[in-house]
Amino acid sequence: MSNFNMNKYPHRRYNPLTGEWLLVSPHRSLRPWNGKEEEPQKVNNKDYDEGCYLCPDNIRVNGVHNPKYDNCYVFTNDFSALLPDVDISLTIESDDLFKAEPVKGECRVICFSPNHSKTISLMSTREIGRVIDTWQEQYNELKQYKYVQIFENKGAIQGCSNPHPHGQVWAGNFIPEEIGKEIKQQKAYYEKHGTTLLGDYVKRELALNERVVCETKHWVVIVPFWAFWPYETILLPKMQVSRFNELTAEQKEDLAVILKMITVKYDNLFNCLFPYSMGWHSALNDDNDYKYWTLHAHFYPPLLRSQSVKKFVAGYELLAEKQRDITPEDAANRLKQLSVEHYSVKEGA
Ligand code: H2U
Ligand code: ZN
Repeated sequence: MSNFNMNKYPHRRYNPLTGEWLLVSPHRSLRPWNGKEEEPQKVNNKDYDEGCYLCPDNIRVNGVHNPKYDNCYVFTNDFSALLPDVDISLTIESDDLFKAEPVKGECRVICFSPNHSKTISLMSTREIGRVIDTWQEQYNELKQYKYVQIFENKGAIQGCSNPHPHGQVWAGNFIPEEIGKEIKQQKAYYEKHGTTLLGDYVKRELALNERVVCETKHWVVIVPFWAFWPYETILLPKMQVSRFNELTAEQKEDLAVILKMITVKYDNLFNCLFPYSMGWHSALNDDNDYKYWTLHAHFYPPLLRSQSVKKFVAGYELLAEKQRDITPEDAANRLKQLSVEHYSVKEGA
């Protein structure tokens, strides 16, 4: 029994996936804003941009010529953060205070479409299906690496360098920090309950129906109880699946539908091409059976109250604990109400 009003008063919420707490201050969401305003990204109708290094037939920064591709196009990142030829058998002398290790890996760029202005939200579900197939191919091709991170940075305010619809793949021989936290938490939950953390979470959220944004036969989008970003969501399967490359044709077809739904809703929230970082969390790539791990995607959008005001991570959040104002329930409610028809289609833009 709770007798505390979480819609009104400050409280902390626990993120069972990372084991971290978050401060929620619902009474603060009406505070005035005189700070920085960002330039929103609008829909443009340019199918091709001669200055774009990702468009078909164009020249990339290092002089490589892109083919005249007509589908998804994958290439090795010309400025890869990880490199495949590092000799990881070499050692770096380490102790408790100075610790380091060599790593190796590969980074790739995936152009989602030859069309310069077709974001996922503006693609047909068939076109999104091709992106999903390409993601699966990448997991299969990069099997030799311990963990493969597929993600999309969208929008200049999210640090994306180019509006051409594209994502990235970083594959490495090590377990990255966020994945390490989620392994620890999901594994401990499975050992304690004999069921998966995210499987149980989906069932509870579907029954409560307070934070569900949209759903299809196999998938559901939720603003998590512990969401940090104002309009953060998690995309979860209704079935148990650990790895992206285990998805069946039917599950992928349905995934294209829900990806379109959530990205259109996001664009409709502030009538702009909604910026975000999104990415898949699939189980480790080795041959072990990660029964405790449930495949999922996170959407982390930076916008707070309009197409030009973003949330800044500073002060208390950097130094003490993450914090949010608008409650996850309010955010879910707003997203839920929004149309699944893109505003630019309605406006005829
Ligand atoms: P983001 O805009 O999401 O950061 O992705 C663009 C990536 O494309 C970035 O990682 C790479 C950058 O290194 N890139 C190339 O590989 N070749 C180029 O000619 C320009 C950018
Ligand atoms: Zn382009």
